[in-house]
Amino acid sequence: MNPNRAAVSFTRAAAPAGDLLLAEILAGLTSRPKYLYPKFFYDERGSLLFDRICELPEYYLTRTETAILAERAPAFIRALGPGLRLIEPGSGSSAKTRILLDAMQPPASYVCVDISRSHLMTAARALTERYPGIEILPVCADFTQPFEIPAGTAAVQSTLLFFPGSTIGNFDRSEAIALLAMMRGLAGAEGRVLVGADLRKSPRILEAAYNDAAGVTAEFNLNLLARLNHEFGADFDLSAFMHRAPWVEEHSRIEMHLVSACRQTVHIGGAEITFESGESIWTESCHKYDRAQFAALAREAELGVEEVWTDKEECFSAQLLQPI
Ligand code: AVI
Repeated sequence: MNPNRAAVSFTRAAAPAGDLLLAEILAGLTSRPKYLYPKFFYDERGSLLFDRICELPEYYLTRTETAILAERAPAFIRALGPGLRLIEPGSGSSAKTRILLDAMQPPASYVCVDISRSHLMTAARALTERYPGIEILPVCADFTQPFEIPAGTAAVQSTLLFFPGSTIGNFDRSEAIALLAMMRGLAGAEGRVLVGADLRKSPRILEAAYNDAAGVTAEFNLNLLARLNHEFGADFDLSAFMHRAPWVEEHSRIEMHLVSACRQTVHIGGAEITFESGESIWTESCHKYDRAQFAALAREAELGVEEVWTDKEECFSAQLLQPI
């Protein structure tokens, strides 16, 4: 047994309370159009389904970003030297992060922040075993809300905020700017922010990525309703909702929806929610940027683009940003 195992302790203070989550869910389901925040996808099953999405042939994002990072990140990380503190909001299984962790020079620390406690714990334990020279500091929190960075024991010489996966695309413009500004604040004046951003491309490729032939994305989307049933006592009939994910050119985004197949009423948290036939719950937006659009977004958060790393086809980008 690895002696470091006992050293994994979790910062829990910022974990969101159930009644606050229910209030957010009810606000979404009683609004017009109805919506649910994509952070609700990631219960244990949702996190596992998302890991499966990342392996799908149509979902080019993960493998393209991984290849970009494998090519460019190690030299960049090595040049930062010892004393690097890596912070990752929404770390999930930290799969891509290993490319960065492999190149980090001890002493160093990794602050992984995730809303799914079980996923976070599993990942943190595995990382503690795999990287004995890196202090692993897990924080169970909703990163869209303020959270504390644990102090750690290693002296911090530089900070890198890592936000891969094009998760930035899941936020609307003002939220994305606020998130980038939050990351700039955590990185500090001398720090860097490395953001994965999916690039605009043919709608055919984009729609295939979010409507996979095996139906895993549909399962992921519908799991949101299953979660509301077993965690919040709702009575959604999953067979009465359909997954839809069209490309919306006007907003440069894929929109994920759960569309009601009939007129129906659902109960949750003492409320009665009525759906018309064809009415949808908007569950996610996946914005796609070109280089100039992303640079303009970053500038609004007072971040400048230092470098853009991409694949040959310019499918995906890793944007290295620094405070301006
Ligand atoms: C987490 N996020 C970056 C994914 C995306 O592509 O926007 C979520 C996802 N939704 C459906 N498939 C993947």
